Amino acid sequence: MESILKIAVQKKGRLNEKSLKLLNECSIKLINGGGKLISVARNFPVELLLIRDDDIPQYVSDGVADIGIVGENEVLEKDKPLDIIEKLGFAGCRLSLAIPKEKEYEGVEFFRNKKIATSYPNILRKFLDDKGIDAVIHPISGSVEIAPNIGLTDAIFDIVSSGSTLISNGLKEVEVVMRSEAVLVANKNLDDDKKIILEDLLFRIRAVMEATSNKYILLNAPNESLDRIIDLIPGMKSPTILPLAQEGWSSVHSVITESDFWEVIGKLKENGAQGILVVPIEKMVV
Ligand code: PRT
Ligand code: ZN
Repeated sequence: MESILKIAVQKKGRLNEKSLKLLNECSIKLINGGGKLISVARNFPVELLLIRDDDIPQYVSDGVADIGIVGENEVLEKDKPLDIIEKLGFAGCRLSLAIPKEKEYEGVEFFRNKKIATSYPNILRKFLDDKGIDAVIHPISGSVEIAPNIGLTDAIFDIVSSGSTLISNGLKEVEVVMRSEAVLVANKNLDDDKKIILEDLLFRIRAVMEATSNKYILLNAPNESLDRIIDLIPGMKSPTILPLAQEGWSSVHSVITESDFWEVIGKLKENGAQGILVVPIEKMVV
């Protein structure tokens, strides 16, 4: 029988849409559009299991699923034996300690003998143990941010991204304990057939991620500044240079990193570049 790689993906929530989008960009076409509990792909040997993100580490370490897409925070909290294969660059956030904004804060000693509400008791326990701080951890599963306001705890330990939830609850972030993003995790005992499918999938995922962090750039430049322009946008191997119909000018095609874009664009203009086009890349294999 042909092998199938089972992928656990969050059923509903912050990770769901981007996980399905990533698979779609890897050209994995899911029957049912990923809407049912289990869906299969038409053109790639994978099957999708849609479950709560909290269950993904367990499912993958037990082998009910072979791989999964989940936040690093859940992986660390559940502490199951599994391999983190790749960081996926979405659902970025941090896990932080926060206290009422009017309280003075001079360091982690603040938390000694205090009550802290959290949905991540294991990560918090480890952090406090490492710092030698004895505190009372109050595990709750939702709306952690209201705990100090209703007099339940002195502080919270929760996920923060923009910080606006903290502000609207009169809290301030005082310690960042960890940073997290979505990761691809795998069962530790995949058989050889599944490993081959996983390698193929990883190849595609990396090509999609390379493509999103890079842009294709086209511009026109006077021939006398070509050397400097090539230094600015060296591309994957070297840029393509094509002569323009207009004497003394060339068209330059290359690839730049999204993060370098604004800095490089200014320097290209200083060197006489005109008609600069920056276009998205769909897939990129380096
Ligand atoms: O139902 P299920 O259990 O599957 O979902 P869930 O409710 O447990 O998780 P979900 O969908 O909220 O989040 C899934 C994962 O997304 C988390 O485990 C994180 O890895 C990641 N992530 C990224 C976030 C956030 N950003 C985030 N901002 N998870 C939650 N939040 C919440 C946070 O709990 C807080 O209430 O958003 C609020 C803070 O946001 P800001 O922008 O106001 O700071
Ligand atoms: Zn959850």
